Amino acid sequence: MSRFQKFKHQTRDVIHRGFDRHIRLAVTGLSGAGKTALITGILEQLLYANETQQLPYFNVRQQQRLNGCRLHTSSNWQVSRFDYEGAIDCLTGQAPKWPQSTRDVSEIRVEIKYQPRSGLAGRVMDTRRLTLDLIDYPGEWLLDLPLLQLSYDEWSRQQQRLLKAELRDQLASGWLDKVQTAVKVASEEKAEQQLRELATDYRAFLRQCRERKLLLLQPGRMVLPGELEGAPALEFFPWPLSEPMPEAWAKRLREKYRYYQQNVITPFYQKYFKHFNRQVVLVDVLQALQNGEHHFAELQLAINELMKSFSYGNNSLLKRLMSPVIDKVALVATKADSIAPQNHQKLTQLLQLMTQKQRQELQFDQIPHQVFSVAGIATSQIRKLSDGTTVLDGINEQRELVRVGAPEVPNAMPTEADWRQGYVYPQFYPGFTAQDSPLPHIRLDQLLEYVLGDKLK
Ligand SMILES: Nc1nc2c(ncn2[C@@H]2O[C@H](COP(=O)(O)OP(=O)(O)OP(=O)(O)O)[C@@H](O)[C@H]2O)c(=O)[nH]1
Ligand SMILES: [Mg+2]
Repeated sequence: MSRFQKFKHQTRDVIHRGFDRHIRLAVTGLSGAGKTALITGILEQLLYANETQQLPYFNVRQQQRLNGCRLHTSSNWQVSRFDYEGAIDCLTGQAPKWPQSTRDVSEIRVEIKYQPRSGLAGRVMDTRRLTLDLIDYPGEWLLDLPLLQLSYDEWSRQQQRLLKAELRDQLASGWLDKVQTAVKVASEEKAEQQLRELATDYRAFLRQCRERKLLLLQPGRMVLPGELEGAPALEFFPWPLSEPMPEAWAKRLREKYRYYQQNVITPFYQKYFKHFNRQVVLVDVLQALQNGEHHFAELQLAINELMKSFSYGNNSLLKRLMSPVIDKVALVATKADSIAPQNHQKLTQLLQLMTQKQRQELQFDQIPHQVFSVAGIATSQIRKLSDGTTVLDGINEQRELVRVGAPEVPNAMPTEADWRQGYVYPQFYPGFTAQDSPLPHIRLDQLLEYVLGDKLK
């Protein structure tokens, strides 16, 4: 190699390193919000980007500067690889179905190779690379994050308020009776056993809440313990009564809670959420509308709690704990294929209203953010009938073709009368075959452009 060639090679290397970029994207959302489907959809669109016309707003593709994308295992070798192929097999197999609810953490890395648009880099080298890391995890564990900011007593007070809400009060009544009875016989010698039994009953109550589709379920590991199944770390519960805790119990409950904060929640977030620099917050607005007023209120409360912990300013808890530098946030209403396109704007508007306070905080911290309505995997076909009505065709759980009138979406907070009338949205099933790849989506290209576009110039 001549000296000139060597110089050129080294220069290229240095510039490559300088321009190679890395995005760690935190896909956050409660259980069922659509994280796994969205990650699958993103990977699908990236891998097939050059073979599809489905990405008009993804500039690097549209400007024909995309060389291609490749999947890799993440650099964190202790974590399973996100099973993209498994998810696609589920969606396109013999009996297509949605991938199962996530039970554990997984990660995947995408290498995106592209040509720069212009400028110095455009002249000196041919290609650049953007590395995108995505992490998938059970939504239940996300709700542990707000606990880091609360003492046991603060958490208990919050839960006491929540336990008075309709539906929750009914579901909790059995457990509350047990606590009231047990308080009378609380003793130092039997404390451990008494608390273990009450914690088991609390867990049963949380599971009932989950079955009834309530959302703010804490601690998350009690709903989905993972490797903590049966561990003493989970033998606590929020103090639910207005009378003070018996002395024999108070110290133990506070101690267990602190242990859970320090040894379960903190290591989890330090391990997986470190170095995140972009965030997508997924919200299943339609499901909450369908489930009714209390669920909708609870969803808002959960988003509020979550975004408080993700508060992006310098003094935020996350910053102190693991110093991520989240510099862009997308707030996303999912499953937009359950409504007609003319209602997408209303869905976006509703999420905008629901997150008004959080968006003001983002604005204050000068974090760019935008609200979207998307479908990671779109399952419906829109048809306009001769009488002017719009309908959605899709497949139901029994794999029959069904047609439903396109349901309405409120563009303002529903009124009492709206709630009385209620909302119903279709839940379509995937009916794809292997030939359907890349699977259809709604507005993933706009989301990709927002989250990745500035790094692909
Ligand atoms: N129509 C439609 N349904 C979707 C879409 N994404 C998710 N769903 C539905 O929502 C369910 C939950 O989606 P997931 O992607 O598994 O949700 P998740 O956030 O990963 O949930 P956890 O793994 O439990 O935390 C799926 O089983 C589908 O029924 C979408 O783009 N369109
Ligand atoms: Mg999942």
